Amino acid sequence: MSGHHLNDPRRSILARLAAATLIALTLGAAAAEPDNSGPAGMGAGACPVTLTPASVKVGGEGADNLVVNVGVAVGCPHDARRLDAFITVTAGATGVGNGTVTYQVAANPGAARQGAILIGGTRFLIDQAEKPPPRRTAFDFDGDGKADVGIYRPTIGTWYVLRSTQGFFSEQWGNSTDKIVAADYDGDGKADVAIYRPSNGTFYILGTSSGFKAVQWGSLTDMPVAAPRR
Ligand SMILES: [Ca+2]
Ligand SMILES: [Ca+2]
Repeated sequence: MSGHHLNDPRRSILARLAAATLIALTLGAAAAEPDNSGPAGMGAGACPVTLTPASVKVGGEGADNLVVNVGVAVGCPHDARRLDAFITVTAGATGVGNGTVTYQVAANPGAARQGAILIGGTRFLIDQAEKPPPRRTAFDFDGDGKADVGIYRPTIGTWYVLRSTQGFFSEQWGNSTDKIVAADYDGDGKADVAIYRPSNGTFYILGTSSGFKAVQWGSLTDMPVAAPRR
């Protein structure tokens, strides 16, 4: 009997479940579908983004894991593309809706510079300071910011220095009663081989860029302030 078939309660429940599932799927698809139209009044295809911060200043040494927040209407897709080689987008190259873009800025080898990332059609400007000055460290004979291993052998008045980047050098400069006073007297970032001779109160300096210099400044019982303690 067909009437019995139509009124089968099991079939009726299955049909209702199938219909409910179809409605849920349809609603889900509608919600997930990107809305590229943007906010009302902005015109078709307009998805303006708001970047926070709007721009940034970075030190000359560069930086990693920098983040810019992207504010955009729900469902709006956006991408991020660097416009300069010293910038790298490390995360968030594409996104939909609000999100973040993570990037890094390489160390600056020269003068101050400006670059940008194009995010959703808006330029995110990055101002980078110039190359930072080298770090100053005592007993750094090659100026790389790292102190170098060195000895002075009083018996023969000779320096033996193992520089961190430029290797070994030796210099006969001084005698057994001189005090070593290595420091950067000519300001080029590299320590200069130098001794103080108590007998005549004179500094004898081998400047890395200014060459030899003798400065009489002291007497027999004075102690040079640049000398290490003994
Ligand atoms: Ca060094
Ligand atoms: Ca120097």
